[in-house]
Amino acid sequence: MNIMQPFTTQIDLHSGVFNPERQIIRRYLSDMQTTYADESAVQDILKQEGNRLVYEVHVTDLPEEEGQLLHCTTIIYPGRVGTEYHMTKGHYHSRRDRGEVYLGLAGEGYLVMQTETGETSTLSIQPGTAAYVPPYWAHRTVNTGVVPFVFFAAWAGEAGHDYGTIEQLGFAKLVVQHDGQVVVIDNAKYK
Ligand code: PAN
Ligand code: ZN
Repeated sequence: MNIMQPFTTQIDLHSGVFNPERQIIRRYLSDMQTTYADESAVQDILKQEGNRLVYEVHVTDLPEEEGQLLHCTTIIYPGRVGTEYHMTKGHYHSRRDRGEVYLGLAGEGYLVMQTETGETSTLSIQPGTAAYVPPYWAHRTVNTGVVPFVFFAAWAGEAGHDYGTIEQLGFAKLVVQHDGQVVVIDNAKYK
């Protein structure tokens, strides 16, 4: 067994920025061409405005192995693609029986979840909301506000990320703007 040194990270609770900064993963619209239900809206934005940064993840550089507790902040910038709000790609954990804890820090949004047996859940997250993603639930976060939506997450090192299943099947529920309101609707394209 490897004995690591304990450490701290100073997290700016408003921006989600880490100090010291270790690894930042940036997801641009061009990385998410099949994520949004309205694929023609994606192509229109890419042609007319160019690429845009949708979200970034500030992450500790811990080994992805059993016993570790990986943790990060995610910052989803405000915006929409068609009627759908900016969101993360979303994933199941490769080890389906591994859960996760989220803590809202700034801005507001939704945690959209579903199981492979057909259950769905959509929870509102605000600063101070701790949300539990139980084992077996795919999860995606959506920024429904007008400022960056920032949250902290911690999960088991051995969980792994399965993006492929969501890329193929999508999520059953979409969070969209309708008549100026945030609405959760069924995804007609959900397989
Ligand atoms: C989170 C997510 C993070 C980015 O830390 O990885 O919010 O979302 P995607 O991984 O779907 O791009 C988490 O759920 N980790 O397991
Ligand atoms: Zn996760």
